[in-house]
Amino acid sequence: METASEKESLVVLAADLSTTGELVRLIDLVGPHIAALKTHVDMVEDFSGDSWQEVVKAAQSHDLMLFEDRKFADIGKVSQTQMGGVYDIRSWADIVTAHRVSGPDIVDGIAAGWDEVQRIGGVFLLAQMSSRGNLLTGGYTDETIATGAASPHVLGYIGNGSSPDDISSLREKVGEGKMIWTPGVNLSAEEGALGQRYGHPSDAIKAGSDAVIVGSGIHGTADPAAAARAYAEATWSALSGR
Ligand code: 5BU
Repeated sequence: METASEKESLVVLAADLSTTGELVRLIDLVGPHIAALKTHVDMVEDFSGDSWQEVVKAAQSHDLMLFEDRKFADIGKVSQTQMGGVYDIRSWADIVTAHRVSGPDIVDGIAAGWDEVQRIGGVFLLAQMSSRGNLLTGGYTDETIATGAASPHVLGYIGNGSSPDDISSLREKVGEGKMIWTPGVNLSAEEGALGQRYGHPSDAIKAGSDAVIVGSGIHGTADPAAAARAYAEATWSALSGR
């Protein structure tokens, strides 16, 4: 939130690109207008420990936390192990996502992964999703919120950015003690590919989202810096209004 306030931006970039070179270029272009960097490290074709350090350095040079959208879902012990492995997420990610589906212990498993390298990070639990037909509703969402409320490792929840009603109902249940970050946001598109749904960033923030997660609305445009600035302005003025 300090970074967000300095840059006047509630935009988390979903940097869904397949090479580290493209990632570094994008980060340098849009870095001044975004508050955090979300990655999918397992979609990077030229991944190596060294090449990934370039991405980490680029993010740090723009004061961006690294948010690996790993969507952990296995039992606690296996999730702990998966924080290491080839990608060694525990060593560079400040934030990760996790599903609640396997039980509440997944959160402690992830925290134990960071512990192994003497780091501390935050978990975002998926309380809702933006894609159509997802199963994260009703009692499942409530259990997810209860798990998060009971854990100091849980920084917040992922909410459905395509629906202001979903966001405000989530905010009502979560209260003010945890964050809500919302993907499924675009300034112009109404529907994304393969079941993705979109809402307007201003509506998401007004409904109670703390940050919007934007991918193709930024990296898929001819001028990513201008797009990132437009999303930053939309979110910051919506927050001022709220
Ligand atoms: P888009 O290009 O803005 O549609 O990308 C959205 C990003 O947010 C992408 O990296 C997804 O993995 C991520 N996402 C999502 O779209 N919907 C969800 O419910 C969750 C994550 Br959780």
